[in-house]
Formats: sequence, C-alpha cells, structure tokens
Amino acid sequence: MTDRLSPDLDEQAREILRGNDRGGYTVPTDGLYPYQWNWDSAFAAWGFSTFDIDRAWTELETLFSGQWEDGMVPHIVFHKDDPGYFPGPEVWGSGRTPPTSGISQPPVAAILARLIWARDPEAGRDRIAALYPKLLAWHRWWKRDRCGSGVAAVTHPWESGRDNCPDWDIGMAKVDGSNVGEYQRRDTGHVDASMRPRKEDYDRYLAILFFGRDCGWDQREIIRNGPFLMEDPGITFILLRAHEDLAAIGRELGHDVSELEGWAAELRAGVPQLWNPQVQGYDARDLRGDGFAGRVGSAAFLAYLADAATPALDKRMDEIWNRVSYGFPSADPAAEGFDPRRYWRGPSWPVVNSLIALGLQERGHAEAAERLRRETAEVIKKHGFFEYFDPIDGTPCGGDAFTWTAAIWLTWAG
Ligand code: 2M8
Repeated sequence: MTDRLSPDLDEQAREILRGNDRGGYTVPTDGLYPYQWNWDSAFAAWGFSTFDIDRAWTELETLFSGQWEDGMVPHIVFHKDDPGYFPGPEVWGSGRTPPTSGISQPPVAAILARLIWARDPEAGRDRIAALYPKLLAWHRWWKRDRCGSGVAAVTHPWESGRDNCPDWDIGMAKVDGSNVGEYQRRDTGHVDASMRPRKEDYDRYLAILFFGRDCGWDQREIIRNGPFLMEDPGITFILLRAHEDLAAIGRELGHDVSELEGWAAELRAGVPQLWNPQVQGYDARDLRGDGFAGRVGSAAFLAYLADAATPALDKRMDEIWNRVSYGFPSADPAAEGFDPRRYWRGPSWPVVNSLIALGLQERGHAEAAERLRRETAEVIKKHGFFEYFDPIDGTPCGGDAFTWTAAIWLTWAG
C-alpha cells in the first residue's frame, strides 16, 4: 500500500487514516486487524483531529457504541463480521449488539480526548459533553473491577495492550492451555509468524478467554477465580493520568469531579507497591501468587505521563534506552526473554513512544523527549508507517500502513 501513497509523509499519514476508515471507525490496519480496537481508535481520533475534527469525535463516539451496561469499553468492537481475524465475535460470545470482546484495553481515550478538545474548543464542546458520562462510567468500571489491590490489574494479557511482553510470563506460566482444542490462527497468514506471539501463548490466551465467556463475563468470578490476574504498571499510569485529565475535562464542563479526584488519589497512593527494588523499576505483579515479574519494560516509563517518575527511574531509563537506537524498547535487551522482533517482547512501538515522550516533555526532560521523537521519526521516514520496529537495527515489523503509527506521525513524530 505504501508504494501508492503520496511522496509527502504528512499526506501519506492522512491517506492511511482515510484508507483504514470503515465508516465512522478506523481499523488498525487492513487485513490483519479488520475491526475497531479500543486504544487504536483513540489514537486514530487524535490523528484525525489534525485535519478533520468532526471525524475525530465520530471515532470516539463509535467506539463508545460498544460500551457495556457496567461501563466497560471492550477492547474490540466487531461492527462487521470478517473471517480474516481470530478470535472473532462468535468465539467471544458477548451476546451484545454490536458484538464485542469481553475485556478492555488501556484507557487512553480521556487523555487523547482532552488533547483533541484543545485543538478546537468550540467544535468539541458538545461532543465532549456527550462523551463525558460515558468516559466517567468506564473509569468507574476500572476503579471497581480492576483496581481492588490498589493499582490497576489486567485479567488477560490482551487487556494490557502489550500482549506477549515478558511482564506476563510468570502469570502465563500458570495458565493451562492444553484443553482449548483445535483452532485456526489468522494473524500468521497476514504477517511473518516469527514476529507474532507463539502457539503456546495463543493456547493460553484462548483458555483465559474461554473462562470469561463460560462464566458469562462475570467480573467477580473472573477476578476471584480466573486463570490470570496481574497488576500492570502500564495501565496504572495511563489510568492515573486519564483520571486526572477526565477530572480537568469535567471541571471545565462545570461538573463536580471529586469522585474522579478521589480515584486518582487512591491510585497514586498505590503506585509505590509497583516499585521493585531488585530491578530498580516499576514492575508487574502477579496476583495469583508469584509476586513481581522481575522485568522493566516500556510500561514502567509511562510513569512520566502520570508524574510518578523518580531519580532511580531516570537512571534506569538511560541504561535501557542506551542499549538500543530506535525508540524505547518494549522489554529490556539485557533481560531474559527479550526478542527484538517478536511483537511486545522487545520492539519499539511508536504509540508507546509518543505517550512516554508526552510525559518526559511535561516533566522537564525536553532533551529525552526530543530524542525519542527523532528516533521514532527516523524509522518511519526510512521504512514507512509500520506497526512496530526492531529497536536495535530499525527493521520494520508487523503490519504496514498502520493507523496509530500514522496518527502519532501527524500529532507528534512528524
Ligand atoms: C494487538 O493485539 C491484538 C489482540 O488485541 C492481536 O494481536 O490480535 C496489540 O498490539 C494491541 O495492543 C492492539 O490494540 C491490537 C490492534 O492494533 O493488536
């Protein structure tokens, strides 16, 4: 697809967003991901806001058309059936219209909605006012159904958005994937299998999915007895920032935001429990018994976004980042489990880089923020709008003409 695009990169990025538009929502990339994904869509909206503010708001509105009555915003909304993706709507069995998955994804929507609103306060006022109660209900869901231990936990690696990163290895090791039966993956028909999660990961992803489906997505049961439950520094920092941004939005709209302020304060008080002195960084924790994961990946550095960084974290950032050349690696190259091209086990992800850089910039690390922008821009200029990149040699990986890479080009990297 890249060959047919305009020679101007800004225009190429806009063409990718328009090309991945399926009418009110954007797919992450053609073929590999034919549905609406939660955090991809929030980034898409941010990208659209640079040239079509109305379309930006529509993207978020369509995403919230999949919201559940308990406030959860699912990680996939299956607007139109497509046999090119597995597991599709019939596997998730949500029993809803539109059909959806049964788990959520990183709550970046309020953070990006605030930035979108700032681009055109007039045009956005009614749109954000209508979205506000829906965002609030979703944040309440996070608080009630995921933050019981003091920080945010995920019930499935897919809920974290960082699917197969080494953070989840200890939790995944306890999941029995031996009884999921035969199934046909579709992802490896679209992209190089060596850049995707392995079969043993997929067996376990399905086992966790089946547990949720078989109990009718009963959140209490999933939290109490589900096969996987781990605290996630990534979602914790994103949610903390998102609570604060939603409170700012609410204040501007004249709402009482004390509830949101309370959730943010509680979450902030929980952050120190994620600090693992052994690895000198924020670390995932297994709530099914095994303690810290012992890994410092890109999620730890989302702490800047939530104003939760420490001098020790600054030091850790330099160490890890200096082991690579093209943006922040999703896993530490010096740690066990690192794989520079296998999805979330090491590659540099432009979207995550954009969030880390936003935090760095705000916290007075302008030079580091600029370095992250420069390194991310360099691989995009050289190779195109790929899903992710090898952080050591810049090799493009995964899907091409990728929506969120195009979006962060327009808003930040370009
Ligand atoms: C990836 O995840 C999906 C499952 O949700 C998959 O591999 O099938 C992740 O990178 C996730 O963060 C992302 O939202 C999704 C679509 O880009 O792809």
